Amino acid sequence: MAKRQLWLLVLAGLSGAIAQTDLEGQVFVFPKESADAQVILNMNHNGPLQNFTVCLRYFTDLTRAYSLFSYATRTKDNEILLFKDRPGVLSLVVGGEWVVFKFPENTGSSRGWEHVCASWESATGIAELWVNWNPLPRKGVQKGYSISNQGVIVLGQEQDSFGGGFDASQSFVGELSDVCMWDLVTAMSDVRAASADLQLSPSVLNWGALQYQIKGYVVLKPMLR
Ligand SMILES: *[C@@H]1O[C@H](CO)[C@@H](O)[C@H](O)[C@H]1NC(C)=O
Ligand SMILES: [Ca+2]
Repeated sequence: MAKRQLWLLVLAGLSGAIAQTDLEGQVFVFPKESADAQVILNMNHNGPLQNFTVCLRYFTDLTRAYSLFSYATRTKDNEILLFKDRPGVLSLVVGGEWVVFKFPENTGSSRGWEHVCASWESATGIAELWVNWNPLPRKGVQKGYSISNQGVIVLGQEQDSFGGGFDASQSFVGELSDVCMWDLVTAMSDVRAASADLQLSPSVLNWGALQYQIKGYVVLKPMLR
C-alpha cells in the first residue's frame, strides 16, 4: 500500500471518517437487483451550491428505469437526481423539479459504456446534459434555487427519504465508474482533459480521492478492458 493511502487510512481511523481512496481504473459492480445494495458518498461542499457539474459512466443492460445519482436532504428526497427513465431518456431533477432529456437510442445503454455529464446553473436555471460527450438541447429548471449541502449521495439506489426509501425496481444493476462532481458549470473540454490527466480536480466528488461507504452487495473491481 502506498504511503499516502496508508496515511489517509490512519487519518480516517482517527477521525472516524470514511477512508479516501483513488479509484482510478476501478468500477463499482452492482451484481444483483436489490433494495439495499448502495454506495454512500459525502457531499464535500461548504454552504449551498449554486452551480454544479456531475459526471459518471455506467455499463448495464437494464431497460427499465433506474437511478444513477441520488442526492437527498432531510426535506427533499430529490435535491439532485440523475435518473434513466428508459433507453434514450434521462431525467435531471433539481430541488424536486424534473427536466427530461431525450437522445437517439443508438447512443443508449445497450452498446457499452455510456458517459453522462449533467450541469446546472442557478442564475439562469440552465441545465446541460451531455451523453457520450455530445450535448443535448439545453433546458431550464429551478432558476434561482440553491442546493443544500446537508444531504447524502447514494449510488445504486433512488432515495425517497434521507438515506432510504429504496425501491428494487429503481435500483441500478451493472457497473458504475468515474463519478466526479464540481461546484461549477464545467466546460466539457476541461472535463475531458480532467478525465485524461486529472488536471481539473473535482472539488465536490473526486474519483481519484473518493470517500465512500459500501452497503449491501456491491463489489469494487478493476475495469474490464
Ligand atoms: C455560479 O456560476 C455563475 C456563472 O455561471 C457565477 O456568476 C456565480 O458566481 C457562481 N456562483 C457560485 C456560488 O460559485
Ligand atoms: Ca426520490
